[in-house]
Amino acid sequence: NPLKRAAQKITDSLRGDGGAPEEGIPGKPAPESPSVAEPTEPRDPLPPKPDQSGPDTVSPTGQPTGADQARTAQSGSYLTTAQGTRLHDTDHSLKAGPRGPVLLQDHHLREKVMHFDHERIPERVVHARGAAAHGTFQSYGTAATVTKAAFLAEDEETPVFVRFSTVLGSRGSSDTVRDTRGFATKFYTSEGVFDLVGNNMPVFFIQDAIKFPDIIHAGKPHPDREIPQAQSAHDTFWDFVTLHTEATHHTLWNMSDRGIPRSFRTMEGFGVHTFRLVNAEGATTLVKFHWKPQLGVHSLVWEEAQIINGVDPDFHRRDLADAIEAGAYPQWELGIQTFPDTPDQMFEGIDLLDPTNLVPEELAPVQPVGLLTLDRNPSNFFAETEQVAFHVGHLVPGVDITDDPLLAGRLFSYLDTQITRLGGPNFPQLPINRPHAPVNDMLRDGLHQTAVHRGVAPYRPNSLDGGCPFLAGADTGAFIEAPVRVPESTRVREAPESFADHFSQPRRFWLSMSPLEREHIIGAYTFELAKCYEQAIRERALLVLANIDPELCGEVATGLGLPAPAPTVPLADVQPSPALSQLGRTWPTDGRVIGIVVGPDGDLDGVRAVREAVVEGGMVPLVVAQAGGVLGSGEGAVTVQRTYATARSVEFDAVLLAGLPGVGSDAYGARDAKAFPAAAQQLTGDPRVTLLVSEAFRHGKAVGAWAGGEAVLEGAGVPTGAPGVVVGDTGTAALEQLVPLLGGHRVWDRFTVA
Ligand code: HDE
Repeated sequence: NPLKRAAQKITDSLRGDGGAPEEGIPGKPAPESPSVAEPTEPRDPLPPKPDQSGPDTVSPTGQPTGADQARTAQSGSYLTTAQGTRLHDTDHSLKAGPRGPVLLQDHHLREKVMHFDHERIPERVVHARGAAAHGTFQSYGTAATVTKAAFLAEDEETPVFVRFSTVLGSRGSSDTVRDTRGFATKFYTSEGVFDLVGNNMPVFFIQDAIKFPDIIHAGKPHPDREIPQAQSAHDTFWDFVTLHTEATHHTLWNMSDRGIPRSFRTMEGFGVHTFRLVNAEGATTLVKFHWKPQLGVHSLVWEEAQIINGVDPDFHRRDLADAIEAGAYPQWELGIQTFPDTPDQMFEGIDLLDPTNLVPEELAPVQPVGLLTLDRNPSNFFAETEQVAFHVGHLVPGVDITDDPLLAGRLFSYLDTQITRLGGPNFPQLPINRPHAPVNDMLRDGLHQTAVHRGVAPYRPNSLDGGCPFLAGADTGAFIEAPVRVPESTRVREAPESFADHFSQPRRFWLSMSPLEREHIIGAYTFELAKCYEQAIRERALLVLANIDPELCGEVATGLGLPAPAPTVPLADVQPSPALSQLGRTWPTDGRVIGIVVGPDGDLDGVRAVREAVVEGGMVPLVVAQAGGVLGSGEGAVTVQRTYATARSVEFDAVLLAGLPGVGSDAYGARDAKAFPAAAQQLTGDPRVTLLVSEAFRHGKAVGAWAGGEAVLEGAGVPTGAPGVVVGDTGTAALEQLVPLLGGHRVWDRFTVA
């Protein structure tokens, strides 16, 4: 065949020494008797041609693109059209006379409104509301024995972008709803992008991806009226999770304090599925990924969460951005639980392929492998937080998947969804999604193509572009799927038998909770089920709870005014896992917010001293006064950050009161006097301050007073002898008593649980 001979000639000439790559690609079996050896791995590799080095960052006309795009989009000091033509007016349409009709020839009006009309893109079908930050991941190297992934090697620093999210709500919904939170991390590693797309709960509602549309349709607002927004407290959600009992464990986590985190900074993260690590020798280990927040795991209390949804729907987003701006960089340790990669993929009787299961840390300790620090806020929400595209299939050598059927569906879904959301297949070229490793793919064209690819041969094998790009082998950083044995079987639509246990893991979680946490769980179930309209759903939910624990079922039944049913399966004999409880530990107080409420005659010197001490302690002071501006004058002036009108207790982790007008005082301004019935003021002082104090007290927050602040405590019905209520001779003396209380997150002793 003359064509074949010609091709062979070209191939030989490219190889230079005329020798075929006999040894083949390391880690890859050599092709069987190739008629034409592919010119991909010469002994002395040809350098890629300059025009083969992947998408350029310079436009064909020499202008910078990509990372420098901000410069091309926003340079020069004049307002221009998108084509760079300077404008003299952007406030008036072109008209036939000042009162005449607007002219169709107004190309600036047309361009401005056309672009505006298309500013919105479809929001994510789930996890639509989120907030994100840039940072770095510093690897300890402790995972190097189990994985060859470069980003987990010793002392490796990798840039990251992390997006936190709620699941059910739309983009404009509130932050502190009861829901699971997303915790998605993009590692821009030297070997390509690795995405760890996790949640703040270690288990999931379903065991098979084919049920994902069902659980999401059930959780989203009802299709007829599109209510309720961002809530699980409605009939369709409870209808599904009570019929589909594999959802029981995740639902229990949602009803626990984990469903209402205090902050993204105080959430754990979990990879949920079992992944497979591969080390340099090719040995595999099964793992579960964990993120452990350095500030501890803390939650809101339910009433607080509900109030925040009204007074500050951006609470979590603001908290993350403010902390980073203030230099209080949130940190998490990445940890792994490791399990032997046995053929049955079970550990201590727990099926590792079932994503409704967790493995207690007492059975498999979480071993720290690196530290994540978030230290930079995005500069443009849309370009970064909205356009970032995560995918569980973004893997690097050393990290591989398992046969968890939920993971399999995700491997398909994430790529697919970006095509609709980001308008085509070229979303990896968006600045936030670009790998930091060199890219040299053979993907071409498509909507929103911004790369100017060169060369003529985006196919393999080729001889025209120098046979480039080359294929890598195991020793040159290729991702090679772990050679896992696939069980020999028959095609079925079935789950393994081990997936049928839906209650022992929820029972373990329930037994691991402290009495107060159980109380919160009972409250959450009672609230959510009471919001359902259908009696049958409530009754079915009680049947599910009976299989977790009779006390849980009984208390919720009492709250709903229904009889408690008996369990339908024997209660599982499981040991608690103390690591699952959030209480009983002490954490650093960094970044904790202390409200310093000061009255017109407040002790300003004291306030100044407290402020300084709070800042020195790495916490955040917020001064609250009757009106904005500054208190006092000259060097000693104190800036007011919140007024009685803009402050609400939910913003503070603790409250200190100084020099406030108390019962019956007439020290309020005329405007405030008008805002509330006189009787309310006479009784309690400013109703907004007493509300603030009584809420803080009710929500278990440390409360302190000095210099006359005690009078307000009294007016708000807060007994000075109650746990976590402190009074000092000076502000700093009160603060000193307050800070240790913050280490426990809340004053739990204030709550009595039988
Ligand atoms: Fe997702 N999920 N998911 N998910 N998921 C998406 O991808 C999906 C699941 C998670 O901040 C979507 O880009 C299926 C588990 C996070 O951008 C979509 C299944 C876990 C985020 C999708 C799951 C997650 C998403 C929507 C069942 C925890 C937000 C937009 C098989 C381990 C990422 C998008 C961000 C987003 C599909 C289950 C976490 C539709 C089919 C389990 C944190 O592709």
